Amino acid sequence: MDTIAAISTPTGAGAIGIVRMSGEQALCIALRFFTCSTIKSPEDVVPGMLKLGTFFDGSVREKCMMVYFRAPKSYTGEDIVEFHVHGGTYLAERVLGALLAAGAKLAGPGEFTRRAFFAGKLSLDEAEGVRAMISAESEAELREAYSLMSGRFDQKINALMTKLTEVLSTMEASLDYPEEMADEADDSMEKAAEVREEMRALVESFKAGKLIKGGITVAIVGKTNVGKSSLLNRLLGYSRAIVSDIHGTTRDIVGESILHKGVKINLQDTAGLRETGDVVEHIGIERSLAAAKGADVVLYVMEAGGNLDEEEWANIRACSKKVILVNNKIDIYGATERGFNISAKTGEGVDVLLDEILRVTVGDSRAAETLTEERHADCVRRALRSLEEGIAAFHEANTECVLVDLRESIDALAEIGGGTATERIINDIFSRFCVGK
Ligand SMILES: Nc1nc2c(ncn2[C@@H]2O[C@H](COP(=O)(O)OP(=O)(O)O)[C@@H](O)[C@H]2O)c(=O)[nH]1
Ligand SMILES: [Mg+2]
Repeated sequence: MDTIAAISTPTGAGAIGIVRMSGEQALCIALRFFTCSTIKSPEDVVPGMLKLGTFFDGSVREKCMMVYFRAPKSYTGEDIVEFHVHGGTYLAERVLGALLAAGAKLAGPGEFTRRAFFAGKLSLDEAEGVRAMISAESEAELREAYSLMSGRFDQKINALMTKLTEVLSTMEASLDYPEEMADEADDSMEKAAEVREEMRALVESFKAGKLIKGGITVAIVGKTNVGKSSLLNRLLGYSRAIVSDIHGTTRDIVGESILHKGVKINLQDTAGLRETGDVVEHIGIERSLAAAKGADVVLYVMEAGGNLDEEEWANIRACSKKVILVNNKIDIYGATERGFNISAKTGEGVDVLLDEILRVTVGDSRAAETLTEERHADCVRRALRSLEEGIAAFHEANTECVLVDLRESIDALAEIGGGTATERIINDIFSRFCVGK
């Protein structure tokens, strides 16, 4: 296989730029440019040790560090050399250019991790965990990504596969000796039913997992002047949206994200709902309703002192996934008996409201394994469907079908770790990585 090279750090000025090379020729190519007093030949290079030396490409000199990881004890399983040069786009590109001129090939997106996968260093879902770690924007996302990358999720899937494989072998045996194996077959179907429950829980966990990954979208809707923009500003901690006592101040959607207890929340402040002759405001109100429809949670805000507009409240409830009734301005009107009581002005009750948003969406997803990747959810859904069909076939005494369904279920699970994943799936996953990873 070719020796590949790429810049692994982001472009732009920074303290350090890392140029990475992987493949059989890595060390040989590196030592054409790198010199240091203790290295006279490739044998002198101690794996895993950073060495300070000089990189010289014939015209430009750079004082930098080099580190060597000897195959198979490296990220890719191949020989890896990294140059840690002074940060700066031109310098790193210059170093990379020298390596390419000496025979290395430019690495494609995710090619290092792809090689690691083919070398058996990590499973496909662990590789996806690496990508998820890189793109994580919240603590909760990081936690789930780490669970993927570190193989905890993989272990869970493997455990399910092991159980199903045991069920499968019992069922295969019972095909030949149906009478003698009747009890064993019953027992193993009970085991299959347990696996089914675990799969159902996993599929269910994707609802929360998806929100953890993309953030919870929260639309703040309600009549004009009830304090929606004030609530947005209070949640953000700065004055983002214009607040005034003039009705119809907000006419467009104002979106910003916050973190609450490590979970990302995407807030959308919207135009207040009212009858209006103003064309632009009217468009704004339509957008408010569309935002309510698209949101994971709607905060329907009203004044604590006002009367609930039953018709509007019913409309909002009908078009939204989840709605929380929020009574604002309790600093003036005092708390009410209905919904949540807050004051956007003083901040009272706002944290409790944020907790409620988490409770009704991600709940306590920390307790169990959570699906966060659409691809994994799809595999588990297919595995579950096949297993359900297998269990049904068993009750119809159709053992042949049971075997086919069980095998399909196991195959669908194996796709998660990459065992039965097609080339297309694998290519698709790595193409979404950055170059140099
Ligand atoms: N006393 C008090 N006034 C508030 C509170 N929230 C908003 N306001 C005031 O209500 C008016 C309308 O607020 P705004 O956030 O623009 O409402 P929106 O039209 O729903 O976005 C402004 O004068 C705010 O200062 C609150 O909790 N207490
Ligand atoms: Mg407003």
